[in-house]
Amino acid sequence: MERRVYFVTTNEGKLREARIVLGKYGFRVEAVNARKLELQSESLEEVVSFAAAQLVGKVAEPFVVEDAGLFIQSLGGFPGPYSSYVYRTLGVKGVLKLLEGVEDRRAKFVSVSALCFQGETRTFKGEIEGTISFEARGSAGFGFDPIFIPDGYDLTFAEMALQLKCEISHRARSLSALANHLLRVRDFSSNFKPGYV
Ligand code: ITT
Repeated sequence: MERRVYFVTTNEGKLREARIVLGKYGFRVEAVNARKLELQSESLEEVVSFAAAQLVGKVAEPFVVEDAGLFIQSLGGFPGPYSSYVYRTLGVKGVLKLLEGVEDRRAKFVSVSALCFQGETRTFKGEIEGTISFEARGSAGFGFDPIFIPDGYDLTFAEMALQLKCEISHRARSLSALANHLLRVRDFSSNFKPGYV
């Protein structure tokens, strides 16, 4: 039985994590390096559903598109859906600067994964709560990992083994829900298409 899913991203870090998480469910992840169209919206669900809709018919199925963001409580949820842009512009240092002198360090990572399969798109959400550290620590992972400390740990995501991040992260949660759904609905016996149709 061939369990293959196509994962659309330009982000190598996400791809590595998707391979680890979905691999636990027996899925082989094929990377599709297609640019997704990013809608400007407050809602990750809307962003990811729009991106997925643009790819239907262009990418082999079942395919997955994922969108994630860091929501910092004292900044009213900023950067949230704009995390990718803020990472490229302000970066980790810029976000630490915004929080200089700020006591409330609460933040959460949110991931929404969309699954497109047989004319249907479903979204799955995963979240992890934590705090923003006072300085960048660690070199694993990507993006804002060096400044995010998940609740219950003293380490930032970037100081953890990737395997541990992939057990607890927002992305692990959304992709695990997606995998469980796909295993329920999918007969994997005829899944032999290449990355693009
Ligand atoms: P694709 O759209 O091509 O998948 P991207 O990097 O643009 O890649 P997003 O739009 O989901 O992905 O951007 C979310 C940004 O939020 C990402 O660039 C990181 O800076 C940050 N981010 C998301 N998940 C993260 C994680 O697990 N660890 C650290 N930073 C993360």
